[in-house]
Amino acid sequence: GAPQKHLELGFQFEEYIIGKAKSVPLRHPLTIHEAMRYSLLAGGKRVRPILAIASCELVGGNEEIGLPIACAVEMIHTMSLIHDDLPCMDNDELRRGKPTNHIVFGEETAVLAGDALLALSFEHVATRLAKVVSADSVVRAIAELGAAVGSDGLVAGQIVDIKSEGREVNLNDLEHIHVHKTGKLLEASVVCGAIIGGGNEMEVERLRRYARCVGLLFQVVDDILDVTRTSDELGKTAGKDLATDKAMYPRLMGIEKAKEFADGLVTKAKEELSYFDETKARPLYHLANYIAYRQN
Ligand code: GRG
Repeated sequence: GAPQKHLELGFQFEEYIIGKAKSVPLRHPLTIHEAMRYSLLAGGKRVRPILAIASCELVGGNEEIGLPIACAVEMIHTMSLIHDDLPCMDNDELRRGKPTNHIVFGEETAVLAGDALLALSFEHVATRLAKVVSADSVVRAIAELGAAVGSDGLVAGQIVDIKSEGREVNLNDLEHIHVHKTGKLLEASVVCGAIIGGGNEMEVERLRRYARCVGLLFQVVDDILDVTRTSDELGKTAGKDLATDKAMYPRLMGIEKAKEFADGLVTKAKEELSYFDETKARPLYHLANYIAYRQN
């Protein structure tokens, strides 16, 4: 079934990076390549690569042409996590259950490993896909990725987030932060998968709308999990305050309304898929469910 397919895709993705594609081989200068591989191969749910491949396949592409996009979006995601964890940003010591990149390799190397992964993501798409799909598709995908990363994408979300620290955040600000920090790259994963897979304009736009719902859903569910996890940790102590940067949706709209909002988003995401062949759309349908009902 579809969930099994996701596991397979996740596995093949790791295989692709370490194995046949050798996208980040250990070579001179060793330290930087070790640092890049350390974070890229540190685990994680691989939601973005799986979305990219599923979207590519839905519109008629295959896994082989989807994998370079999958790899690129995970490289971008990983670099954003490395930079987010730096002392000048969130100053975190643990990520994916392991010491963060700068704790292991030092701050200078961590900054450079992030930069190198970002550059490599674009190089990877251009070189791996140039002879496989049309140049027009490659250029469109690269433009999409660039927009998702830059000052209208991840960077926009991060700067607004940083600048709103210690201030009261309303639902509009919160949505801006999430749409940019989380939504844009999820959207680019799905849209680039569809472009490379040969989707027509209408298919790409429907998948973009699906991805927007899923992107927001991802964050709302994350916030709900913050509440449930915290109350589990506290032995279900009701009314205990959460850290100010956590669980924003439940905090601003209440847990029940946040759950209703999440239900609405998953329904809307699935509606966008109803245009496609039901069997072919099943992986993306199940991915929306996975994101809505995940436990971590
Ligand atoms: C992109 C140039 C550039 C710089 C980075 C630091 C920064 C700017 C942006 C921060 C982006 C950030 C940390 C967003 C949070 C996104 C998010 C939801 C992370 C968690 O994703 P999961 O749950 O993580 O998919 P795993 O570990 O499962 O991959």
